[in-house]
Amino acid sequence: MSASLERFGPTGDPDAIAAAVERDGAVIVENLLSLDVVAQVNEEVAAAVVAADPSEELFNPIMQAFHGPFTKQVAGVPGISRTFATEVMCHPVLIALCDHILLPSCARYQLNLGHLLQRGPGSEEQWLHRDEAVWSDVPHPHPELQLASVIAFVDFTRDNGATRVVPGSHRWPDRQLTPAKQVAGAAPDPEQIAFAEMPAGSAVIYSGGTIHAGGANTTDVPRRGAHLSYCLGWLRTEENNYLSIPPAIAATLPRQAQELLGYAVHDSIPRGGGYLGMVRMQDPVELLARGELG
Ligand SMILES: O=C(O)CCC(=O)C(=O)O
Ligand SMILES: [Fe+2]
Repeated sequence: MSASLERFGPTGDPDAIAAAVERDGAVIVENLLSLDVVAQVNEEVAAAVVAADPSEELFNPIMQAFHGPFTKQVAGVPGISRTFATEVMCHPVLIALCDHILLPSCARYQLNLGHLLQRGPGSEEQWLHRDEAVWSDVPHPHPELQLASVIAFVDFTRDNGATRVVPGSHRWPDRQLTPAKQVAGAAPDPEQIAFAEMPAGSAVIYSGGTIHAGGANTTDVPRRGAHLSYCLGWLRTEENNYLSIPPAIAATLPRQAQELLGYAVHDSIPRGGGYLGMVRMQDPVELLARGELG
């Protein structure tokens, strides 16, 4: 027996979905994207996926081992696929969940990263991990830093490497420790792991503190998923989104996408704080609108 995750449909009540994320650390929203959107994104990323080289040397060899030798990774997808930027990154359900989970702790949240992860045949199980470990210097305990998702761009099955998730692990006591101090005894048993089997267009959505990993792909079908995550607006993002989606490309996107990409000032002045991210003492998203950036 393996564990399971609560499932919602595309019209699920965001309050109920957010409550389930808070309770279990993860949920599945089936058919979040229509098959038209899935097909459009797949078409728009096709050339980038062909060009992606799984054996490309990365800046840190541990990253290579983390993703394995058969994973094609396409970074900066909102700059490659307009449909991804507008219909996926700005999806109202994901935005509503970010409003619930991240907005209490920042003036605005932002995209942390939008990558395509195509785990090819032969991929082995990825190491179980917490995505929030990228901010391991933030003292523990801390507010929710991140809301993450893996969105299926082909059907996800247990055999082709559906994401593995440990429900409830966002509440495990070891989350209060920095990753270096997390105790080996907290490693999950196999029956504590849920498999995010779901049709293309569905998403597994989880908190930064939830233990998860990609699965092994024993089929001959490449498992294409998008790793899309958001974080508090005052954190350094995993992808440098300003360089990956520079002003000339960001200027072609709707304002909501520009804001999520980090082009808007994080303005805490109304909350008694200060501001982050200005350019020439202006809000860069306004400079973009006036054609004065880049
Ligand atoms: O590809 C997956 O299913 C999960 C990927 C993941 O967890 C990661 O890259 O951080
Ligand atoms: Fe992850």
